[in-house]
Amino acid sequence: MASQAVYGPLDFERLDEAEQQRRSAEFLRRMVKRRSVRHFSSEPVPARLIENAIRVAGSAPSGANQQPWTFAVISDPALKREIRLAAEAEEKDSYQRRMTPEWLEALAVLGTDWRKPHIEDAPCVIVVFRQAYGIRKNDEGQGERVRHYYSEESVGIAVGFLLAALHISGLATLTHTPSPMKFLAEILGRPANERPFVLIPVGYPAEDAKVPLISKKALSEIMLSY
Ligand code: IYR
Repeated sequence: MASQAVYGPLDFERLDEAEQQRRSAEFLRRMVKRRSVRHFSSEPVPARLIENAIRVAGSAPSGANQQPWTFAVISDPALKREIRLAAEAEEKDSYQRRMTPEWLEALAVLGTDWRKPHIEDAPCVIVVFRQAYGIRKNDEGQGERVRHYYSEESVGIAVGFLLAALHISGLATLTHTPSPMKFLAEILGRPANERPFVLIPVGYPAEDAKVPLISKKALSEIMLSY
């Protein structure tokens, strides 16, 4: 098929190197302070911060620019409670039966368990859905499936953007993947093509929030130069 691509000029700002170094160092300094937080204050968060972070996530690259994501923002206390209870039911089963001893051992450094009060304490929970396929109306007006390419990678990248944007806005997050997550699609009434990808409580840390004392690998351990 002939290409239908329409090209226009790139809006790219060439920075002088001093400015590049300044921005790079500043971003690094801020980003390395991000921590997964499990103790939240109930203080509300400005809606605009959440919206802007989702705009940032929505700017992520995706396979064939299909943008196979939906971000459900939940601030209703009753709905958060319902999600917490359903997550805890699944997690209880996971921790007590489904997770292997090896998995539990790997998790020991984090000290997590099946209890998920943060889902209710945080003023806002974002559930990210991956659209496994798209739906488009055909000539007969019926919905038909559109294949999505690299949807896992695409949504993973968008969630990285989202977490970075929320952190840079001065908000705390937890990257939470209760397993299995199907209950989220049911509670939130999402269609069959949408698969829960991650659940992210967002808010301010509780005054006495604690985090596990863990560290990240050094550059020399993660980077190879050829
Ligand atoms: N989903 C469970 C278990 C869990 C798994 C991994 I891998 C983590 O890095 C953290 C937790 C939970 O959220 O407790």
